[in-house]
Amino acid sequence: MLPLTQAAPADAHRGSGELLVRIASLYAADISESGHDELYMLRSGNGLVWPSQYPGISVAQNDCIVFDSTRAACPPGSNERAAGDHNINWATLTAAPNEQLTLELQEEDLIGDDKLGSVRITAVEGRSSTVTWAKSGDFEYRFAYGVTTNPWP
Ligand SMILES: [Ca+2]
Ligand SMILES: [Ca+2]
Repeated sequence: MLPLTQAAPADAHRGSGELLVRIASLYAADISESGHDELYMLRSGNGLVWPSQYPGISVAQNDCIVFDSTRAACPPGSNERAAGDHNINWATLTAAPNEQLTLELQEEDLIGDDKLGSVRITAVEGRSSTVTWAKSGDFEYRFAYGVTTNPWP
């Protein structure tokens, strides 16, 4: 974990300097099932982030779901797919400066959904990164995000 060089004031309140964690893209380097995974994303404690409604979105290997024109997680030759009307619920991705949030990738199944992984992100303005959810020999998903000031406070 990176050390925090500047802590948020204890009396900081939401609404002033609120940040938005923007998901740029999600790339399926390898999927957990044969054919397709049915994916959805949660923010722990805040519910469904993507798609806007359960159930999950059917994703094949080498698909890259694009939410943002940077396509940051999409390698050359990937099958780019626009998120379309299955867009992200940005309201669940707002955060106070330096707030930590946990994003979980889930895969829908008839008998109990599978949690593929979770990753913790610290909301630091201007930070962008690519993160991987993977289990060796099973699946590998990469997604890119950036942190900006909230344009819709
Ligand atoms: Ca499934
Ligand atoms: Ca499964």
